Amino acid sequence: MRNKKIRSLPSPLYAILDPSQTEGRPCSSVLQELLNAGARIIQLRAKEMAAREFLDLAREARTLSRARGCLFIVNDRADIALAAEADGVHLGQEDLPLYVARRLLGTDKIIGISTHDLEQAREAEQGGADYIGFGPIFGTATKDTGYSARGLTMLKEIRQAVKIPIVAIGGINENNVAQVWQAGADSAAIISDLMRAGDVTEKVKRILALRQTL
Ligand code: TZP
Ligand code: MG
Repeated sequence: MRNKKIRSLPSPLYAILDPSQTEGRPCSSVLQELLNAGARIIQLRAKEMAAREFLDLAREARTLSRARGCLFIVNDRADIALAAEADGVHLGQEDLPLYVARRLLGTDKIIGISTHDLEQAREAEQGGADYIGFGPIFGTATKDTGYSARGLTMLKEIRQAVKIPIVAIGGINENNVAQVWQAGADSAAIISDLMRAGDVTEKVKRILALRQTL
């Protein structure tokens, strides 16, 4: 049965903190910049990090995020989410199946599922996901998802098909983020446009301000 704990996401921006993209800046200072600017959902994505280092970073991020009332989500790893007392985990189609993660994490944790088509989106909702990621919306160099850009028309179709929150992802930046909100995404997940910003705080503030103009 679907878990009812989050009906909406607390922010139109889903900031992804990826240590491999911070261009030499310490991950903790980029995290502080995100929090200072008002990010209220942060995911830690550390594809190449050994489990112990990932856990240490997740614990630190958890502490800082909690102090600021920011949701903290761990990418890929239910075990690290649990050990770090994160608010939840984000799983791809090739990570642990949703029902297994739910059994491990219980009903209080948020579980988000990456989806790339209608069938996956419906399956995630029926399986009890708290939100879906959907993408890649636009072309992106950050991840080879194996899927072509899904585009805004498909995002609108997904919006019609599921009731749970949708986090759009893939190639989203300050210049196109308004389009994904207008197409029905509750939140926009952004990696490179945040991580590579000269001033991360100002970038986040500008993106959040754009939402107010819609
Ligand atoms: N999943 C689908 S696209 C993508 C992920 C993790 C990468 C998004 O990164 P960016 O830099 O915001 O395009
Ligand atoms: Mg994954």
